[in-house]
Amino acid sequence: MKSKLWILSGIALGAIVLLSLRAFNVSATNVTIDINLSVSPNIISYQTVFPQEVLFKPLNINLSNSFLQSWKHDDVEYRIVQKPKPRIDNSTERAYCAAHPLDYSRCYPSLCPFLSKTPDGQPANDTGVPAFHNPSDPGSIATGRIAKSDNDLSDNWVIDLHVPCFRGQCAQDWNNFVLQSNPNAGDPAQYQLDPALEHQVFGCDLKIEVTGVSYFHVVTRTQGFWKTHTQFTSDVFTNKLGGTMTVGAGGHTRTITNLPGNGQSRLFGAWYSSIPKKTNNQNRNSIDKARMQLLQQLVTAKINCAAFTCPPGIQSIIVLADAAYATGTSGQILGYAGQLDNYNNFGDANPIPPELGPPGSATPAQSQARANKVFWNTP
Ligand SMILES: [Ca+2]
Ligand SMILES: [Ca+2]
Repeated sequence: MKSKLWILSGIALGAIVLLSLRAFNVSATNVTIDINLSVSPNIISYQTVFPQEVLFKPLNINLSNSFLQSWKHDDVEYRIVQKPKPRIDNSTERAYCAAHPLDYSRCYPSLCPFLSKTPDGQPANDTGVPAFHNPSDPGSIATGRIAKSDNDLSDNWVIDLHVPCFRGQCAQDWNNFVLQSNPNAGDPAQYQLDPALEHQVFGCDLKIEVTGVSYFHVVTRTQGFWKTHTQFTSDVFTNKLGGTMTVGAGGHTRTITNLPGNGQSRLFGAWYSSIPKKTNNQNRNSIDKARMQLLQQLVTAKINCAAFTCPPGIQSIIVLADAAYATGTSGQILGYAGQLDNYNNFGDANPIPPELGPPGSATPAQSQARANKVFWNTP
């Protein structure tokens, strides 16, 4: 019955949805819309459609490469707003159509009320919008969140077009079609189009706006703190790391322990050994000098992660740093030392969780006395 009505009325809408992106580039399949997000595709086209058809198109929103690679950044909050689409895409015309959406000589008739946005639900931290809504109502804006800490690195939205009909030509079940999509749509008749718009191309700009960016909450202490708080450091080493730690990888691994007694602790030895010289005053070679520099930051980073937990990006850097410690060039080794130095200082202002107990005062002489420096003649 319904298909017969469609054929009888023979109505077609040319429908285009175009994403309006600040860094607009039609040749790209992925577009970085700001430093934090990338979106694909940048054009959604529904081609020729018929009344009461429902068509589905994907819209994928991802973290940008720079955001993914940054260990400090955790999450992006964004919203998908809809704007009247100008026939010529530039900022002047976009502003004109926002003010004069019914001037069809410069703006497409609006498809915005007929687009629903369905989130992937994995995880359930996004809010979709059904079709048949007022696009300028703040309640009809879809919102999303992408967060490394939620293990949510991409949002795969489905943009569904619920094709409207023209007044006087609608199928009998139009009201059901509207209210099944959106029980809160109000009077279904308001979504019927003016028959004068038949055969027109319709459009809508979707704009993804970033509303917030957050960092991981990072607590750290510097190597200067850990090396001088003998008891606190020893307690964390025992309780959180089981009293042992390795640095390096494969055939070049060093096992670090924290035995009591003077000159016995490889842990404190790592921090108190000279970077340029061995205990016999001979110069280290350039690789071993770089290793000593990395060693101090790497041990500090591993204790920071064990004591306070750390972002996944830091755990990845630690794995790479261990590999570089074993087989890297001195340039690579020093590169990781710099990155871990940055991390070890990053959360120094945040308080130590109370369950770790008070760190007490610094006892550098005790730490230095316990340091086993001879072990680190061959780092
Ligand atoms: Ca999400
Ligand atoms: Ca998702």
